[in-house]
Amino acid sequence: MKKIKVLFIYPESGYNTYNNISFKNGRYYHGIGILSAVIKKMGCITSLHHILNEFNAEKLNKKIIDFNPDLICTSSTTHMMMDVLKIGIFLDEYYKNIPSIIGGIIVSMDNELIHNIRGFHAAVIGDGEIALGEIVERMSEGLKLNELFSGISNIIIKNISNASIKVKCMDINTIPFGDRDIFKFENLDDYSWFKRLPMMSSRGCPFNCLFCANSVLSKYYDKNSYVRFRSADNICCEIEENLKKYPYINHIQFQSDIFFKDINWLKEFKTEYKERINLPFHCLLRIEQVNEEVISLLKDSGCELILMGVETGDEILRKKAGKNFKQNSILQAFNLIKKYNIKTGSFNIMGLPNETVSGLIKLFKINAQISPDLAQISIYYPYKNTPFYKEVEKFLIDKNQVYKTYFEKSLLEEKYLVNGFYYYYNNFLSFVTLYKNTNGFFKRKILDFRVKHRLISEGKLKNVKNSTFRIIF
Ligand code: B12
Ligand code: SF4
Repeated sequence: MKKIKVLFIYPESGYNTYNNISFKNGRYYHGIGILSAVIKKMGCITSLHHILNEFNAEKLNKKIIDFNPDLICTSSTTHMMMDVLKIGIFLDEYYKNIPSIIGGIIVSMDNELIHNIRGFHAAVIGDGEIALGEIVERMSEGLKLNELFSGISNIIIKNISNASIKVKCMDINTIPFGDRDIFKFENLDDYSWFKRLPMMSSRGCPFNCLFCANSVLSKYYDKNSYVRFRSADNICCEIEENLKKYPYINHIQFQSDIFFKDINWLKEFKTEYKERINLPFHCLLRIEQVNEEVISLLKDSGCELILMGVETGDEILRKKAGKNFKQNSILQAFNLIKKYNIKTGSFNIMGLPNETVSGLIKLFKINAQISPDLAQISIYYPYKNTPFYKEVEKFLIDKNQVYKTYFEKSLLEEKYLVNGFYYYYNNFLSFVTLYKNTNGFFKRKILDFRVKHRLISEGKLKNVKNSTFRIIF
């Protein structure tokens, strides 16, 4: 049987370029790592075109000429859209006859998109392992472009409507471990800079926040199948395999949306991980999950950083967003984690629909009180098909325009944003520090900033540079 050559394209550029991040070698992405591992096992030859800066047609062209792929697979989030459009146009103009598919959250959240952009013959919604496996099998049997996709689950074919797509769900304990070689992991920032191993312990999230991708994805799957956790043994095997290959790894970064769901899983993880890996690790939790038993188990397992979404300072808005916890619970959760000498990080969002200045002040205040080791603030991006999108649709600047990325600008009309929005955004951490240092006085200061901002917004938003930023303070 013919060995199929598959070229993956990963336009990671958006995150690096717009965040002014100086790490230049990119990060490992599990989606492509896993898909590459799956089809390599089937005998395919795979290669990656990892776009780190601006999309460059010549470079892609050279890669295609050198590698001569039978199939091109692009993977993307919504924030890589600008490059995806360029890739699509390029493929459509010069390589129309090479089957080309796109997958990842960009199409999973918007299954109409494939019909509106050029260059991709089909889109994969949700888990991609089975679909891609079937496509390469058909290719190795000699099937032609027009016979490659029909009848395969999780696939939407361009220009063929599929309103009620069914999504097949993987047993994530049976998937091969991600192919880090395809990324040349030893060169990536993850390894060469941070000395970390990025890992996923699960898929899906048991919560259902109304601004989050999970609120859309979960709908494709059976109620009980969407949220899946890998066994502790399976996780440890993958880590062990990588520790042998990459000896400088000094911590594990669990990137899963939510690190655990079931306390028994956590107990089992602790025993297995401690015995077999025993390296510090980072993970994400939700505020409601924090209690003495959980944090003590995490501490015993080696956890050294816990990141959690505070999201907004406004309790009512937070509840509307699907996070029904109080300011007090946030404080208690962060304090408890600190008591165990574990570092903390907060995720925050600005520009949620109906946010107010007083909500923002509360956001600074709560961050000042919890005093996290790491804070990230992002501009709210209305992802299509989320419940929150429906709320803000009427406030969008231009529904048809795809903006570069949300890192630069909110998609909502300025008049619907909190007065001083960009100013606050850029000064998030200084506000937090200011609040810490001045207590009540800060309130007066922030009002001054508002006045100042009016001047800025009258034509000089240019001096707004940074976007999402992370600073240790
Ligand atoms: C790790 C991660 C990151 C890392 C990125 C590492 C990297 N190299 O890219 C970091 C921390 C840098 C990051 C940054 C951001 N992230 Co992030 N991130 C994730 C996370 C937690 C895991 C991604 C992952 O590896 N998943 C595991 C793989 C196996 O699953 P998968 O991606 O779904 O892939 C499967 C299918 O989609 C499909 N598939 C994917 N591609 C393809 C291609 C083909 C051809 C086929 C056939 C199939 C296929 O098959 C795969 C295997 O089944 C996801 C949440 C999640 N659970 O997925 C959020 C997520 C992708 N991030 C999100 C967000 C919002 C961000 C930020 C905007 C955060 C911020 N405020 O700065 C930035 C934006 C970065 C960008 N340019 O897009 C959102 C994206 C929403 C959207 N619509 O785009 C997500 C979905 C989180 C969420 N719950 O909302 N992120
Ligand atoms: S807890 Fe986090 S990952 Fe889960 S649905 Fe809410 S925002 Fe998304």
